[in-house]
Amino acid sequence: MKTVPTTPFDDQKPGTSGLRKQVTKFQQPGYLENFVQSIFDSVPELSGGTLVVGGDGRFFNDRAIQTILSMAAANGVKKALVGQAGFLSTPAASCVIRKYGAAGGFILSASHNPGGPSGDFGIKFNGQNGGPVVESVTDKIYARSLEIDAYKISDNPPVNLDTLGTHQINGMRIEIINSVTDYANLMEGLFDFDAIRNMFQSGFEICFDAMHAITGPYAKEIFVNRLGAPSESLMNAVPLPDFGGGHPDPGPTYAKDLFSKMFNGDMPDFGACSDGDGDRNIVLGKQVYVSPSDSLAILTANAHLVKAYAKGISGVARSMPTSRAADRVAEKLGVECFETPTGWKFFGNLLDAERITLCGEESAGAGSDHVREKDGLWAILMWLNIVAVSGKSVEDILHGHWQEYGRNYYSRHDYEGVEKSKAEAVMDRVAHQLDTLPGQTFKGETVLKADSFAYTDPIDGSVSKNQGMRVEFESGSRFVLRLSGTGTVGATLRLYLENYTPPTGDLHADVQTSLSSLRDIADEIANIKSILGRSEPSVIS
Ligand code: VG1
Ligand code: CO
Repeated sequence: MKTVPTTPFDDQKPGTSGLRKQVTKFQQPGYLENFVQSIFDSVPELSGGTLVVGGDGRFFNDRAIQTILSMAAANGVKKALVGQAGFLSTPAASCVIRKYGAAGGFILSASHNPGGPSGDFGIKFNGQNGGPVVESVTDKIYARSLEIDAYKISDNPPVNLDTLGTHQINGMRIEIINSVTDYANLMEGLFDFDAIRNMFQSGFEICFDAMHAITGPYAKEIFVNRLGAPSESLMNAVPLPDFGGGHPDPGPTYAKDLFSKMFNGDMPDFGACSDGDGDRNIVLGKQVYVSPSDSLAILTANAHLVKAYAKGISGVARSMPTSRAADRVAEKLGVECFETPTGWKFFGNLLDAERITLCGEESAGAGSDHVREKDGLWAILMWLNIVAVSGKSVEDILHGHWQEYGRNYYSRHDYEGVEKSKAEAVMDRVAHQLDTLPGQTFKGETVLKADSFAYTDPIDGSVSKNQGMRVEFESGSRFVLRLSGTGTVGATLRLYLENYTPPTGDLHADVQTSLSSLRDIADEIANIKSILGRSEPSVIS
């Protein structure tokens, strides 16, 4: 064991989900080590406790794991549980932390960002409830990283991560565990696998795209081995360090093959994909794809059909920019509905206190109280279970939902890689108008309220300010602007647009057309195009 002198890096402030940077940054001497030591220094329970380590298999995953293990041993960790080959999806890591009573876990991933030597890498620290640690802890970690002057590391040869077994370094026991089994068992306990298996046996076809990221082995075990789907149901199921050169971002832009399969020719009954670390999902039916905001609402409305939630749910939460489709369902069910800032860490307290059972985000994330992370395969299994027991197709469930509750048309426009000062200028422009906007009319829409979203955690009372600008109109339409906390190049400005059509209105309009007037209003108020010097967003989802 040795103590290595080091100097602080001032850019180690954890964003929406941990520290996410280009691989080249993480390769700088001491960069990863400083951050990891700052965590050991800020979370004393790790010393003497159990630590879970795993990642999405991207380039630098194995190197980072060796460093973390050597540092864990030097920092007094008693036992480390490591996924075989260094693999653990984000929800599986959360499952393992909870199941084995670990003090926390390191999850190595930059989620849907591209991988490889010129791609991105990331690290997040989850606490003993299995979820991302709350802001007070990430603030502490960041403060420590600004003053750190040394890190502790054991001098040991690399540990063989590829074979199941146990090792010992510097008094710390390491167990290389099967990455999939605990998670697959958890899923089998939540869902009616017999019903899904029977549906597959009767010819119901699925297509799942793992995008060469972490969910391949999980999907193989669950869909093929346990549920009997043919192995051809899986696409891109082998995890690769560079994701095959792709962008493991589930959606029409990057999961092109899946989308074209579900929209053309002899399409399967059900399509789905997930992201780099397996916490996001998109579900498709024949010629439809379910927007994540609608998915949360539909899962909430139908949860009682699923074994684990048959007794009903205690409440639901959504991130602030997520459409308010779920709110309508919560109202009908008579359960609480919470609006939290973006990022899964804000759901943890509500789940721990059993105030909510389900939660989700517009960015393709949904989850429940079974773990403390969003969970891609869980959401897909929820849908499959609901389809199996209701006998209805994805299309029918989606359209039926709109007919009952009306439709929240919704879209997110991302302006990526813009200059930070320009992105901030857009936010400032709106901030300066917050007091004067209410009552003003734009293209026939009168502003009802405008604010900068602040959240008071109902459980611990902590306050998170500046979580995005909200401008809401009397018609119920609204737009939201916020800056991304996960980008690695420049700044990303996100514009979220939403309006509502009741069941009696046109439920099948084109989404962008339906939102185009609101988009113009947002531009008039925020001056996005002229400040950024961009006529179009980089990505529309
Ligand atoms: C984005 C999404 C947010 C999500 C976060 C992490 O954050 O908008 O909803 O929780 O990514 O997802 P931001 O700050 O860039 O908008 V994952 O799948 O990257 O862990
Ligand atoms: Co992710």
